[in-house]
Amino acid sequence: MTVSFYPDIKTVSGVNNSHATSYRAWLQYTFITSTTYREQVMSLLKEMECLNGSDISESIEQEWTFAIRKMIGFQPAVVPEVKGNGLRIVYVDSMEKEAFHIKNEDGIQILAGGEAGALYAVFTLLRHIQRQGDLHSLNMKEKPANPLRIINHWDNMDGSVERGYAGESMFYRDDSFRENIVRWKDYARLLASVGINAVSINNVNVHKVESYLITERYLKDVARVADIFRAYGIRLLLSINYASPMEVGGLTHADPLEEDVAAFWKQAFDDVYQAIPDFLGVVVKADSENRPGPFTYGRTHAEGANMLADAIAPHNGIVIWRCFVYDCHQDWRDRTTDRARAAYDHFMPLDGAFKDNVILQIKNGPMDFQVREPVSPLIGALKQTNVIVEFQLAQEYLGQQRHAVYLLPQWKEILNFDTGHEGEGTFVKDIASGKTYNPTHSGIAAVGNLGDDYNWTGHTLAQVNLYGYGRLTWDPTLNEDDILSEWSDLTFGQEEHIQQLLEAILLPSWLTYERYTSPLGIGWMINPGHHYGPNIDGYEYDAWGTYHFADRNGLGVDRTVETGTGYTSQYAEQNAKIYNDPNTCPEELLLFFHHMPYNYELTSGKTIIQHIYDTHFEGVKGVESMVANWEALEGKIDDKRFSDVLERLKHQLSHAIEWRDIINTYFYRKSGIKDIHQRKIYE
Ligand code: BDP
Repeated sequence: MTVSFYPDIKTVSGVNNSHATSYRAWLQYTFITSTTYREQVMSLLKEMECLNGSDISESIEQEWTFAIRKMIGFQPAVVPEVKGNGLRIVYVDSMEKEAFHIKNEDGIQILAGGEAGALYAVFTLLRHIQRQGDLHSLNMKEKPANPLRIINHWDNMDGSVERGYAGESMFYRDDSFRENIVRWKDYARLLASVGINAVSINNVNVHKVESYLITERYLKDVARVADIFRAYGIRLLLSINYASPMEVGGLTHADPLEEDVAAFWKQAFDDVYQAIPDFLGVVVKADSENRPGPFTYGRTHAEGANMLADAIAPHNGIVIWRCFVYDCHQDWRDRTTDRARAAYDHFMPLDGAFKDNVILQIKNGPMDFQVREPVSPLIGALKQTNVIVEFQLAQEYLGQQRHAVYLLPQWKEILNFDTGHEGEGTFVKDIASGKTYNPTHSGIAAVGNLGDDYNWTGHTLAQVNLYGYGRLTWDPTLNEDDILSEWSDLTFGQEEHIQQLLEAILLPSWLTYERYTSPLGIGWMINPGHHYGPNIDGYEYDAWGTYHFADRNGLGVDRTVETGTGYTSQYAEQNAKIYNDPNTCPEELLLFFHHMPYNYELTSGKTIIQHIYDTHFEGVKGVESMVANWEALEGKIDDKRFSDVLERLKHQLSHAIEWRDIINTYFYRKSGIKDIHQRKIYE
């Protein structure tokens, strides 16, 4: 399919020219004002050697010529053979498919293992040029650390997005696919530019209608999306409904050990691959939050997943099976049903029981994307099972893209966590990348944060999280400061002052959010259901199983072996020991693991209650300076993005004040202990 490249931005539904800078995100390709630099590019990259005409080759040529024209002001000629100075792409068999080497040796050359590698190289070189990097000593040799680099959409076919904070779905409306080809393509460009290579396009909670995505009713449309993504090296996944044999196939059951069920899936996958020969596979949420699954039939998750794996194996497909499995009907009075334990309790006994094309997808923490959680104890513990780590770009519990929160510092901490499972230095990043256990499949997935808003992410600054996610999954050793400065140069222009202000706003923003919300790893003091805004007891007496256990003496969840839920024992010995003892437990997680008195003294010399008061005042101060720093950008960036972000930051400030006052008042009333600084707390 040919989609004309870069048509007028107005052809994207809901987007007009005033939205152009917001919509282009980090692919602005701003005209470079330095004549010397432009002349250098013109002389070195006059021509480009044309490629073989495949879909990806076409994307490469389009992106390159378009971007150079915009940044430098001339259109490089695409020629059969570069004779003088120009860009040459050479495929090298000995290199891995996604790897590349950009160098300047007899002209600028890209050596790549395959087309995807060449595409990534072109985006890397364009980024380098936009930042006016040196072209003479070019020598960039890269390959992705993580084989699978996935975005999970939680889009529903009625057009809504579960936990979506950026408009409606860009894929669906009214139970049909939208005519949104230009946006899909621009989305694919954004993803490929940061190395994402797979996307699942429907919610893990699969309703009746989405169960039909794998059938004739929708497969032509799914194939249309796949065509667009394919041209950017991105493969498609669909979330499936475990009960499809009943919902779609008319069977009376979905028992994975019954032949008719296996036959249903085999046929379904045959149909899918007929329509999309390079379809990557399926994502499954089973036996969780009222979703159907193998438990109904007394079967294990391994039995459930392996049946699908067998059915999809002839097509080389994969089954991504989520570990977010817990009993949401459990009785809150019984501590042994600690929700934090659930994933490990369910899946650890099954290590080694899954087929080679099954991958377990594990949320980064044991609970559910809270501002601070320990790393999931399953990560590293599973040694004979393929594993993917799951992050959440959508800021479900982190201010829903109305609060600015730069997530990279959190992810870096998680990726650098030492699970200790193969001795010291068994880092999460190496387990995800496959380095530790050398599994058949591995990588990272994240719940996306995009919709059809003109700036994709609702909050313009939330674009950085998608950018950063891609960069970090490509190379987990990159640091959050460098990723931020790259993004800021590309998105807002290469000016030191702008970059400094953005750093001041974004680098501390995760800690700032933590300060004015829930303290010391406790989580959950949020409105149930929609998960926005403070509500300390919202989940406290609720069947879903998450508690702070605050009483007049103290707060926190006792997860120790001796007196608590025993959750600490799920970690490798060294970590289990550290977490089990309040004196060695990292303080930022103290209340996740221990029930502590309000007057317990932290290493800062402050009591827990004083820490709560202080951090909440500090958190609000932090947002005040975010607003002030942003205001200093007036006139330095375009008005539209300036006013959009300012409006959200002002909302964040008033909302942070609400958080502060409600939390401080609550704990003052519970504990009866006064703030030593006698600040305003509602008595
Ligand atoms: C929770 C969300 C819920 C998702 C669930 C999941 O609140 O909407 O369906 O996770 O990951 O965070 O399956």
